[in-house]
Amino acid sequence: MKIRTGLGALAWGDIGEWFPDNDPQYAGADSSELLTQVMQKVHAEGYTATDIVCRYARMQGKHVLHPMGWDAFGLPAEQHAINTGTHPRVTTYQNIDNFRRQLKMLGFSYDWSREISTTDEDYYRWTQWIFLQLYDTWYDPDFEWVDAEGKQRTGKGRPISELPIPENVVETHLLAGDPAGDVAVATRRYQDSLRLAYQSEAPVNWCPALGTVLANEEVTAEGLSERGGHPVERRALRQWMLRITAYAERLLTELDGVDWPESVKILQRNWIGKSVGAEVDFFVDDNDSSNSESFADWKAQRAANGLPKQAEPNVLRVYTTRPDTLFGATYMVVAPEHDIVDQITTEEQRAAVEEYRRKAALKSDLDRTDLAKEKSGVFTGAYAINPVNEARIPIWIADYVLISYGTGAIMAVPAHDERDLEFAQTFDIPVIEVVDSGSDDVENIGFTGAGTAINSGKYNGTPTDEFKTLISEELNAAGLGKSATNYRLRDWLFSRQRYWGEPFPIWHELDEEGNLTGLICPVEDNELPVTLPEMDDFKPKGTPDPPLSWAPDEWLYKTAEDGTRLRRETNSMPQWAGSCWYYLRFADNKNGDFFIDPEVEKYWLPVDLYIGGAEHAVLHLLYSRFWHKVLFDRGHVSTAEPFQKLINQGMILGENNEKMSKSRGNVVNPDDVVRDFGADSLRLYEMFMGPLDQVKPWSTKGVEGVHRFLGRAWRLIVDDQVEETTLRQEVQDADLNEEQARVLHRTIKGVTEDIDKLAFNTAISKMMEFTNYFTGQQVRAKSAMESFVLLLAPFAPHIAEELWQVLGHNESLTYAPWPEFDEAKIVEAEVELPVQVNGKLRSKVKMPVDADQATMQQLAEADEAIQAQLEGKNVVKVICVPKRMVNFVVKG
Ligand code: ANZ
Repeated sequence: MKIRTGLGALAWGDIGEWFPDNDPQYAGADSSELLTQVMQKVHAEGYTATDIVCRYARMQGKHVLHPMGWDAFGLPAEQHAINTGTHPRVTTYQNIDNFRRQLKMLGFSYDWSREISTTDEDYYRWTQWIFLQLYDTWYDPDFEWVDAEGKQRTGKGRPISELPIPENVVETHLLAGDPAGDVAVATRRYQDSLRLAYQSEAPVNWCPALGTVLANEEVTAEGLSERGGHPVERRALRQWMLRITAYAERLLTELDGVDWPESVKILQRNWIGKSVGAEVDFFVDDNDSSNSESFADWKAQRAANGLPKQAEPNVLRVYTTRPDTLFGATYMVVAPEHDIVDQITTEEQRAAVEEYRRKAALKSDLDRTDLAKEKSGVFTGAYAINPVNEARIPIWIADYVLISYGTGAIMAVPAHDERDLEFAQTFDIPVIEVVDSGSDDVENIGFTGAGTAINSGKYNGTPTDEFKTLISEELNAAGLGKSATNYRLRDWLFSRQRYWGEPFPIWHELDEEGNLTGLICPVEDNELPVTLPEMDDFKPKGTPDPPLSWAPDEWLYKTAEDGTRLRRETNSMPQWAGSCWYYLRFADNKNGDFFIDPEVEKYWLPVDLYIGGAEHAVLHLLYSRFWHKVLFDRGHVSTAEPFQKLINQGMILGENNEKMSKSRGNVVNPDDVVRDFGADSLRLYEMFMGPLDQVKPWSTKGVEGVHRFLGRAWRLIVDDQVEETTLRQEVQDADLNEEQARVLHRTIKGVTEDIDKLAFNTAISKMMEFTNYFTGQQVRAKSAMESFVLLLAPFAPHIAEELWQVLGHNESLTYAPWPEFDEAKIVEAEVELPVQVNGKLRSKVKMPVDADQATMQQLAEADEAIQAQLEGKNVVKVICVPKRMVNFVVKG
């Protein structure tokens, strides 16, 4: 029987990250030094671990997919090219060669026939094709379907051709400039607004130093670029976005089924940030004296008709996680960008409001929501009416409320929300406590936990959780609100203004003046790939114009069959694009007709074991799960999750426990280690340092230690006194005695179980014990030596192959069967147990391990030393603890 392990895509060389870039840590380093550093710091350890698992699996007769490839597009490669004047293609392939050499030097058993690079045209052709799949898909939250396990599911990505077009599509989607009443154009615009890949003109993270926009995931909490630490600004630019938010719930719940470190799951869950609360509608008082009447009318209408999908123009819809605090709302805040602001702002307040809006536009979301920052805001002059108690409360604009979250508007409850309290104190707004903390030690004001309602009319005394449910239901019945869910996750900004990336397979339609009409057409599948044009000058000009915008005209323009002038999209895809799906291509990298053959996909996927760094938790690992789910919904892959089991290897620190870096001068070069100690020593040491997932400091003494062990293992079998490599005379065709058999089978069992647990360090200790024991044996059964060499092979393949030959084998041990152990031989037949008299050790007596208490007593009494001790004494009691000891309690 063939056993499938599908150890696909275990290791992945992010070659794009190895160039000296703007990161000060790498300043001045040449690329080969960087290769060395990255290899040593993060990769060699993970690569060795997966290689051990793969070699072990092969020896167990499993079918193994163990590939290697290069994620080689990206900023660092381009930056390096700009600095040195060499084309990124040239340096990328040079670096790949160097990295491949180092990997081969370390004896990793990759299937090199499956090698891929994300920069190869026949690879990125399919990256572009998958992008077009995203473009061709919309997410239907109500679609019902049954999954492979027979479970009823709701929500699925569906072909855009199945999107129902509303009858009034012209009215709702007719944009300025379209020929009046053109249903076809309006339909296209409507479809474009719902695709998983869409264009948006929104404020984005623009990094002037890197000359590109960045995804939220690439900006640090301090508002700097993840790469290089450069300031990031807000700017409104037309960008491609991927609608990852449509998959938020599935990205969250489907995490439950994968075997990943809890820490990574927590990072993803927090990043997705699901929050459950309620939406509540507040009637805006338009300063008309008859307002109380119109409020009453509105309420009556709502009670009759229920909650509308969208609030009326004079109604402010807020999102709150604490509907139980409604009675404590003393003001409202809308985001400065909110549509309602223009309409509600009074003449007296207009100038101040406009000035404030201008300033807020320049700040990043992180800046705006920072708790430590002083609260700022401006009163709009308008008031809202609280639906539960009809209190008239002022509406402010303030930048701590984000337009991109919830409804972009809040009811503020200063008594029970930190930011609101600070704001209320700054602007002298009343604070009404509505939750009793239930403890004399905890003030109600400032209490953000759950308690019981106070100052809340008929609801007084209701516990927080009960109140939340109750009020949501009551608001819903009155047509004034409903329970609602929000996610922190934002759509993925998917375009970059750089040369060294995948071109988008997209054309823009131009009007007669050569301006964009806003309508786009995808490149036909059979015209893929859209290759990067040859360009010598791709240095960013400090403006958001992408380098491809000055590509040759033959590349940039074309006339469609109907005569429409078309211009190519000139942004490029971000570095993450290629690595979103590489694990699929490894399984079928030569397929010219499809990105992966469905049968091949079913055979190999999902990836059984993926070892990688924790730094990818909310980047690569979230992005590729999203792409995979879209491909799954469109029927191109057979599972909803790409990576079944994930392990994070711990980083290796410098000798002095600091991060390895050139400036600290503590970088270990694998080339040097291999020259001085050999590849097997490096591999073995990487695994012996400690548990795989822990951060560990490098120690050259440690390498010497495992090197000495390999020497002992060699001399265990080989006669080192003679020139020729021959077996030493202790190694004979002999049977093992009981003790030797026990040591051998214990070692086989221990190493096997340790590899299964990925506990490589303890597996190595067990092989060390074995070596020590058999070095003391005058007769070393050849069969035991063979088993030992097979156990050693996944860890130290080079020396193991040589020893295998010395033991008389002409063929490689790669596919030799993994040794089996016999549990019965491990059980010790006899043990030597201490025998005490009145608690004092008087003798040691050999006994069968399974001796019962009576036998133990008999054997102890038969011992000469014990007989002497017991003579003439009165035995009061005999205590026999099986496998442990015997104690005689005597008197007289
Ligand atoms: C009233 C309230 C009372 C709130 C209270 C909290 C405590 P999470 O859990 O992160 O979803 N909020 C809603 N939309 C916002 C936006 N666009 N920008 C900034 N803040 C926003 O947080 C939801 C809470 O954050 C909401 O609940 C709202 O404040 C605020 F005692 O409403 B709360």
